[in-house]
Amino acid sequence: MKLTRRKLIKSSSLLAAPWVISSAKAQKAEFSVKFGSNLPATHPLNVRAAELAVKLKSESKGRIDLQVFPYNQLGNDTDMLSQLRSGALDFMTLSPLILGTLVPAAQINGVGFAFKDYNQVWAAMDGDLGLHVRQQIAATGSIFAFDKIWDNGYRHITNSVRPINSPDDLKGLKLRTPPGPMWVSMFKALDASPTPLNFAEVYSALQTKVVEGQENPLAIVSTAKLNEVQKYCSMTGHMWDGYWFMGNKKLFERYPADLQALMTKLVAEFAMLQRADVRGLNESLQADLKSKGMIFNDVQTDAFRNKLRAAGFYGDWHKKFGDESWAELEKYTGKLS
Ligand code: X2X
Repeated sequence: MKLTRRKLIKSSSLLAAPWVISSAKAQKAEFSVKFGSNLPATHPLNVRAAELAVKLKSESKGRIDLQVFPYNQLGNDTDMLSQLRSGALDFMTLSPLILGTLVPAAQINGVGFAFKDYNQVWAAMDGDLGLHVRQQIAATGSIFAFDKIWDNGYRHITNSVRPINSPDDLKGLKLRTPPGPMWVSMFKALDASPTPLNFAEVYSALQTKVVEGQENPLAIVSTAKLNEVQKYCSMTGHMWDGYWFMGNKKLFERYPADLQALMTKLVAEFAMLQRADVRGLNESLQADLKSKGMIFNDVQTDAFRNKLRAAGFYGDWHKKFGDESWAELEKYTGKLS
């Protein structure tokens, strides 16, 4: 047979085939799994998740291949949460307050103006309050949370109408909130007009003026480019919000103990790096957003807190959470109501 160059390549690759196949087999991860989040790929949460995936692969010797899907590629938060519960999704990050639709106790970190600073936040979330919440999450039987919560940050209000200097400025403002009961309750108590929407819809809802404002930490305003469709940013810092890194319980329990331990260790390790990134960004982004045309103002938070108190916000949520959970919160924050 006349050996053409083409045939030569073909036959030599055929010869190589057994090697290729066995090598491909060795490289195919035992646990090829998906992680989803609602944030842009450039937000530190996804930057660190991508690094986590690389380290997980190398330290597991290729046995775990964590594929990162940012910015609602797998669906919005509500969709991803139901996928996580059913086992269609292996891992996701979710705000405790949105998780509140399934695990009411999880919302407790969002109580308005509860944490004075990050020292209180991490003491509580890495301490008994976080433990209490993770136990409630595990009690669902279907999902669980790893033990170091990732950071979202202190939330501030942006809008396209006017600076929010006092609670009166919120009157009637069409404000998007995430789909979690505490947000709606809080902004009703502040006399705004809250509309719960998944984050996947926020940019276009602001752009088309379906809503006038929203509230988020600056790292999100910046990475999701909300400054393109919002003029004012009022530094209310009205609540601290995080992201539980969660998994489907049955799927994770199929991993051998050493791989479970490895992933648990690495999620905590990268949580610490992500926390430092987010905090740095939230503290430094104001100048950058100002240079892009956003107008910032500081507020006296006492007026907002007093309005919440007068509307019965603290009393109502104390009752909803119950004395035990509320005491866990006040252990870290001091007396709230
Ligand atoms: O939906 C939001 O605003 C966000 C991105 O902050 C949360 O995940 C709660």
